[in-house]
Amino acid sequence: MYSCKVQFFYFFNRTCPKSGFSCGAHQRLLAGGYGLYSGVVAGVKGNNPSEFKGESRPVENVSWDDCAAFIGRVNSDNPGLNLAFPTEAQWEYACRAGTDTPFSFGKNISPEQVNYNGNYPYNKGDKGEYRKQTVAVKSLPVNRWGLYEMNGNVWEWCADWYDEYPDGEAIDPAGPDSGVNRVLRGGSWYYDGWFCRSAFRHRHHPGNRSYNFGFRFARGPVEQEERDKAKPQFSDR
Ligand SMILES: [Ca+2]
Repeated sequence: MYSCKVQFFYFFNRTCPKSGFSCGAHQRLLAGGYGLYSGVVAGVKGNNPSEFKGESRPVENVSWDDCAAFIGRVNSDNPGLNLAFPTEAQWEYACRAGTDTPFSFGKNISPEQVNYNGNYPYNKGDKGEYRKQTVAVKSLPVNRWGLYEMNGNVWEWCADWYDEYPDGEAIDPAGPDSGVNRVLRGGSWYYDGWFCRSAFRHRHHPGNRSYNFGFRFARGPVEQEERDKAKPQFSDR
């Protein structure tokens, strides 16, 4: 078993009609509740590519291709772990955590909840702190499902190629078969509040790196035994 600080929790076994996404057939766990630690990457790769150093900060300055290679290596060393990028649908589903407001925290956010550029708040909100850097994972409040810093801090690469949404309802969509850019979600420390909305879609070429780009694992499908083990962690939520 891969030993690191990352814990795996949350199941995508509910529907969220407001997002247009329904995630029922593919049960996956979204990793760690937070972006992947720089320390974890350093432990596996032997180096930390992040602009903002510190083991407890999210890893950044990683391309989609870097992340795919990393996932492949961890899976190769740990048969059965089945790590993956979350699909865009899974990401949004987890980010919303049952909400249909612009942010999982409600109609607006403050820098005390989300790490973004507080000089440019969403929808005429109050200005606030602009930290000009990432914050350590788990520094800011969790969403309702125990996930940290989905909105803001670093953009998170998703599995999908980017394209316009198809017409009609989609169930467990995985994006188009090919494309030019990969999806990023969530906004970052550098971006305005508007970009940190749960619904906002960003994309970049899979070879691009930035101190704004990070990722988190998804895991799955998982066995019933593991699902049962994970459930008690959230019985009080
Ligand atoms: Ca994020």
